[in-house]
Amino acid sequence: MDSNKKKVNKNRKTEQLDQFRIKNTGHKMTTNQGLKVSNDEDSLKAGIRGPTLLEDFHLREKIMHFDHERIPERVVHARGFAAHGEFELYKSMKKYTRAHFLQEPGSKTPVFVRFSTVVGNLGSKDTARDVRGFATKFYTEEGNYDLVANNMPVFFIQDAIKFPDIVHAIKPEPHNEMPQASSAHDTFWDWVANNQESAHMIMWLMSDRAVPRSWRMMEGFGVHTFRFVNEEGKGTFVKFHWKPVLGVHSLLWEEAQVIGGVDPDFHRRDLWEAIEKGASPVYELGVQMIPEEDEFMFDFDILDSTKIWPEEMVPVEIIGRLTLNRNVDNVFAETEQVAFHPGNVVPGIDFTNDPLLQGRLFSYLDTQLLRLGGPNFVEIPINRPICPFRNNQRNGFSRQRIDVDRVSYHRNSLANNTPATTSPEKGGYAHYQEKVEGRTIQARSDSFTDFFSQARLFWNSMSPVEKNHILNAFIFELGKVESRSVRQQSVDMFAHVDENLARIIADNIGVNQPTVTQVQVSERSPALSQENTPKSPYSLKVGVLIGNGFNGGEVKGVLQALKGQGVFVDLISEKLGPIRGTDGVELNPDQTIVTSYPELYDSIYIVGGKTDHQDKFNQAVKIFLNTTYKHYKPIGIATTGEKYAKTSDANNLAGVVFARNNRQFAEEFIATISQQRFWNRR
Ligand code: HDE
Repeated sequence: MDSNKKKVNKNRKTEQLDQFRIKNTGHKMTTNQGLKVSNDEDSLKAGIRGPTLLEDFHLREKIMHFDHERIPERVVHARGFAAHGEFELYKSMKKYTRAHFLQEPGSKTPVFVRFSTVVGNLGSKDTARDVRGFATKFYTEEGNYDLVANNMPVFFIQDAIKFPDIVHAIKPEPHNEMPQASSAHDTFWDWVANNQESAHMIMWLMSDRAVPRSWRMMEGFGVHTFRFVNEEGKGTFVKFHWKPVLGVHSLLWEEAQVIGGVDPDFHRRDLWEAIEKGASPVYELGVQMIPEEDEFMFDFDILDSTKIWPEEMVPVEIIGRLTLNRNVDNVFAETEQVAFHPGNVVPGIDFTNDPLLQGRLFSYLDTQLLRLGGPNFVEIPINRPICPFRNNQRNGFSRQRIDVDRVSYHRNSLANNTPATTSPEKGGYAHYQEKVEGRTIQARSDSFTDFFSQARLFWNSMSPVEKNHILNAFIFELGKVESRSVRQQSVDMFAHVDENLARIIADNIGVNQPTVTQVQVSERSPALSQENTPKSPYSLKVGVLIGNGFNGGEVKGVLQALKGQGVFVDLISEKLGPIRGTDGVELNPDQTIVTSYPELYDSIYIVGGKTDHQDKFNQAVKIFLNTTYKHYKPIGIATTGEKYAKTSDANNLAGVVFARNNRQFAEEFIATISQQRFWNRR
């Protein structure tokens, strides 16, 4: 194990994984048969310059294994990153569910969480405009429970049968495999305009939610309506929510675009660094519940995955807390091989007739078969439950268990009919007994056909800044669509949501003004806007532009204050190696003006100073300053940094804090960092 932190953050799952963690450092090299290797650089040849011999078993084994290192990437959600942690229950949910891990306040359950983008390939950028996956495996005493969630509460389609179509449309186009990790192309928008159930989801996809600042700062949603079932067998409809304690924050689209190039690993790096620094990401688990008797009390169908239950209508009850506190040791073994499945449930959690959910229950098991090479993927360490698992399933590729019993069938007498089933009263899973009636029919319920009311509810709930971002996202995405007809159809579609929005889009993308009228919805749901989200400076990143000769006392005080609030600080100078200030203060830069970019920071602190190539350094500082200002982000100016920030009455200095004659500088700067954006700058 590499760091002490990892040793500290143990739970029953990571202890189980310890049995499989292998350390090679300090040991002798062997073949996979355990034979000590004497030469790992030269293959066996007939004569020093002669042909290589087939009998070199080490060469063949090494190359054979290398040739087969790759497994198929996930068909969607290919690019992801994961961490270990634990879930702690705040309050007992006994009244609603018999799930063991939701009974006892204070009880802790080990978890493994994988975040992902949906569309891009394994090697694509983290900051693409996309939905984010937020999949959690709870290793409970009753078996694994997977909450396979996204960072948006609705989905593109209402019925799983349409999933291959939406995915084909949004993936790079088949004839030229472009564009990578982007929905800004013809086939996607053609699909949208011709599948208008997607309207609500598209509003989310065009919003700031699709460009999160960090996985640590986004919500998670189970999307579907699930069912809690209590000890008496009574069901309650439930939707699951993850709420990040740091609030929901986003990048600007312009930042996301640049970061995609300068640091495609931006989100995984952010998660990795936060955990390594001990700043464990925390999310609270919330549930929205609707009694079964109230199923038909709403003007939307609660089984429709393109609809939310507005929080103002059905409050979110916070019931527990998820903390991610340990990075993986090996990305392939853990992150890549983890196999989530919405069908992994425990007694007390059940499904509903949401037709999108039902299709998923088939898909996830099926996809793992190919991806992980056979039916034994549950034996891969990351997928094993922490409780024992026993049944009569046998054999298959790469079977690891050695079942020593003679009997592998049920019912039997030779083993006294074991392994035996368990009655529901004693903890066996029993499917909820829902009363079902009707004719078999391939059709959609009428209650699913209102595609635009909630899309408009979302639009109405946005702040002016958020609306502007949505508008610009549409103009960007549709601006990339070559077919004029598809552009026109898309504009006509979104006029149902807001006529004015559609008019401005039309004006920018060379199509006719829409003639459609918007739906009559004037309600708002304030919970949907990021404007009211919690704000904190904790674990935000400040870039400090600094050279020699800085004011030692002043800078040291500010850096201490920042670190005291948990703000992450990168010192950026012209080159690596120590820099010296007054009062004998010496600092070591983390980055240089060549390795860092203003888009990577939440805020900058301009100290300035002397460097070997002053013009080059000054120019870099100005670029940092102008870009950070343009992106509405906080700026702190040290007394020695003033020359970079020439101010006049014309400047709007919102969010710019000066140290001169300001004894409260550090506090004020931290307060502006916490605020994050100063939208009123322009
Ligand atoms: Fe998935 N989805 N999905 N999905 N999904 C997969 O399973 C699928 C849907 C989600 O980090 C696949 O193991 C269908 C909604 C996440 O490993 C696949 C439908 C939501 C992840 C699959 C949906 C999700 C996946 C691909 C429509 C939010 C990544 C690889 C009925 C609630 C999990 C895999 C990870 C992955 C199928 C819709 C979330 C193909 C058929 C809605 C977070 O099985």
